[in-house]
Amino acid sequence: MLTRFTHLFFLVLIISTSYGQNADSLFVRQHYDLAEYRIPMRDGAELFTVIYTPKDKSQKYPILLNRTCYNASGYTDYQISDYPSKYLTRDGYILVFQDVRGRYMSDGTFDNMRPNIPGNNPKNKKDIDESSDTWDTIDWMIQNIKSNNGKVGMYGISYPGHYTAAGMIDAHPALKASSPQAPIADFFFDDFHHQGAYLQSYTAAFAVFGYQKDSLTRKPWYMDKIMRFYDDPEADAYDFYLRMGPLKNITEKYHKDNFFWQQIVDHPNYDEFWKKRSILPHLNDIDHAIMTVGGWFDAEDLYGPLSIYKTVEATSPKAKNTIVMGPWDHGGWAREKGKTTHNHIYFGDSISTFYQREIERKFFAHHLKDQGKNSLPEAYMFDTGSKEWKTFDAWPPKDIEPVNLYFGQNGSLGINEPANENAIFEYVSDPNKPVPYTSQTEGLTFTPRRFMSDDQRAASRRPDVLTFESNVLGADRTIAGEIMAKLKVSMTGTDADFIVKLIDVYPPDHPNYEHNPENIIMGGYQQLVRSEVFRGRFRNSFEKPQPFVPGEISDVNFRLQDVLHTFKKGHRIMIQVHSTWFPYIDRNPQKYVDNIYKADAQDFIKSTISVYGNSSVEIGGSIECCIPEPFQIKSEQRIKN
Ligand code: PG9
Repeated sequence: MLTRFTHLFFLVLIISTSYGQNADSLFVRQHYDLAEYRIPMRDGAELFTVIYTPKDKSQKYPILLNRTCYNASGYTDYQISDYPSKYLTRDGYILVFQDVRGRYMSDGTFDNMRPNIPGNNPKNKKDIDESSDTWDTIDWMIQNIKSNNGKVGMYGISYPGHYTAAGMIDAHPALKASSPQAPIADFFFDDFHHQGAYLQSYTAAFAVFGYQKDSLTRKPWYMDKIMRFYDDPEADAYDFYLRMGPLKNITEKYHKDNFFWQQIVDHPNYDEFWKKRSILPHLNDIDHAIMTVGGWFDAEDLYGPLSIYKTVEATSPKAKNTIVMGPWDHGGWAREKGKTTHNHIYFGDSISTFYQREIERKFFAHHLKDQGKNSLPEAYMFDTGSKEWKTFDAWPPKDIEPVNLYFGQNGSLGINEPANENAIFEYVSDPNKPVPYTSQTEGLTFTPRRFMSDDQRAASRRPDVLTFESNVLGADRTIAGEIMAKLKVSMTGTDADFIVKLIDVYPPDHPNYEHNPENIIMGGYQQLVRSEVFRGRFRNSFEKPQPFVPGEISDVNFRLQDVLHTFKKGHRIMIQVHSTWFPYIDRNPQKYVDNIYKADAQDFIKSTISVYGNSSVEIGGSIECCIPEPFQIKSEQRIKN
C-alpha cells in the first residue's frame, strides 16, 4: 500500500516535472543548447519560455511548441522527459516549453479554460486569449530564434492539449502541424464534470488550479492546499468521501478560498460561464495538419479528443484532420512500460513505442521537415477486443454494422431483438450506500485511471445494479463508433443519475494472460469497455435542469463516448445500469435541489428506480438522434473569429 507520503511524492513529481526525467536527458544535454526567454505579448505581459536549439548549426529546424500550466521550469536543466519522445529529440527540432499566462514564471492572471475571444484574426485582437498568446509567441520565435526553418508544430497532453487546440484557432501562418493530445474541450464534459455530474475523485486536484500565484515562481505555490487532503491518511477514497458527507462540507473544510471551486459551486448548470470556455464553437476554417490523439481508457479527457476531431472534420475541410486512439489511459502513449496493459488487461508489447516511432514521429517529420509520405490514415484506431490497430477512412466508420441492445426479462440482453416492452426492471438506489466505481481499494488520487477496464463482477452482484447479458456469441462481433443510451425510466424520488456500462464478459475457461504480474484469473472476467454517467436533471437541456415527477415515465437519452471493440466468439455482451458510482462521481441526493453543491445531508434519500423494457443501447456509426446541444455544435453556434 502506497503511503500517503508516496502519493504526495508522485503527485509533486507529476506536477513539477511533467512526467519526470529519463535517460534521454543525457542525449539532449549533448546535442542541444538551452536558453530561457521572456516573450512579450501584445498587452505587455511576458511569458516564460524554455527553448532548446540543436547544437548542429549546419541546418535549419522546425519549432515544436508545448504550452503548459504544469511548469515549463520542469524542462530546464536538460530535464527532457519521455515527452517529447526520444524520436523527436533525435530527429532534431527546436523544442519550446512555455508557462501559459498566470502560471509559474509567466506574467498575468490564470483563468481555467480562458474563453476564446471571437472577433478579428488574433494578430489584430485588442484583448488577449490563448489563441492570441500563441500567435504572439510563434511570431516572436520565427523572428528571433535563428536556426528555425519557418515551420512550427504544437503538441501537448491534457491541459497542454487544450492549449494546442486553442492555438489552432485562426493560427499563425507558420503553424503547420498541431497535435492536441487528450485535449480538454469543455470542462462540463471533460475532467471535472461528465454530463453534469461532478467528478468527486478530482477534489484534491482543485488545489492545482484554484489559487493565483503572487509572484514569479518555479515551484508549485499550492502544495500546502493539497497537503490538507493528505493530513487524513484514508487508504480508501470511498470511505474518506462517504464520511465527508455532502459536497458543502468540502467547501467548508478544504476549498472555501479556492476561486475555481467557487466557480464550480456557483455554476452547477451548463450556463454562459461554461459555454464560453468550450473550445469547440471556435474550431472553424482550420487549414493546417491536425493529429488528435486519445486513449480509449482515459477517464479524464475522452470527450475532448473525440469532439475536437469531429468538430474540425465538420468545420474545416481544408485541414488534413486525423485521429489516433489507442489502448491507453490519460497520456499513456507518452510512457513506455514494454508490456502495454491497462489495469489487468494485456494488449501487447511496446504499443506506445510503435505510436511514437511510426505515427507521431512521421506526422511531424512530414509536415515540418517535408520528410516521408503523408501516410497517416484518417483514423488510426486500436481495437480493444481483438487487440490490434485498424485504420479507417472515416470516424465514426461507415462500414461497420450498428448494434442495438435491448433489456430483456431475467437479465437477458437482446442483440438487435427488441425485448418485451412491458417489462419493468427495478432497483433501490441508496446514496448512503453507493455503488463503488472500482473493485479495488483506491486511495485519494490526483485523478482516477485504473477503473476504465476494471472487472465488473462486484457491481454485477449488487441489487442496485441492473445487469443484462447476451447469449454466448457464436462469432466475433466488432462494434465501432458512437453509443447512445435510450432509457425510459420512472422513480419515487425527483432526481437521479444514470450510469450505463458496456462490458465484455470472458468465457469461464478463458486462459490468463501470458503477461500477468498480478496473477489475475481471466476466466469469467467482466471487462469494462465503455461507461458514462448522465445527471438526469439535464435530460432535456444542460442549461435548464428539470426535476422528475415521481411515478411518471421519462426519456433519458445520453451519449457514451465512442468505442472500437471486438467481442470475441465465446464471449458475451453485458450492459449494466445503476444510479451511483462513488466516489468517481458525487452522489445525487435523488431529491431535486437547485444546487447539489449546497445540498444538506437530509436531502439524500433512497429512491426506487424503474427502467422499462423498451429501453435500449444503440452502438455504432454516427448517432445524431436526441443529443443535448454540446455534443452537436450546430453551424449557427459556430463562432467566427
Ligand atoms: N485534464 C487533466 C486535468 C485537468 C484538471 C484537473 C485534473 C486533471 C490534465 O490536464 O492533466
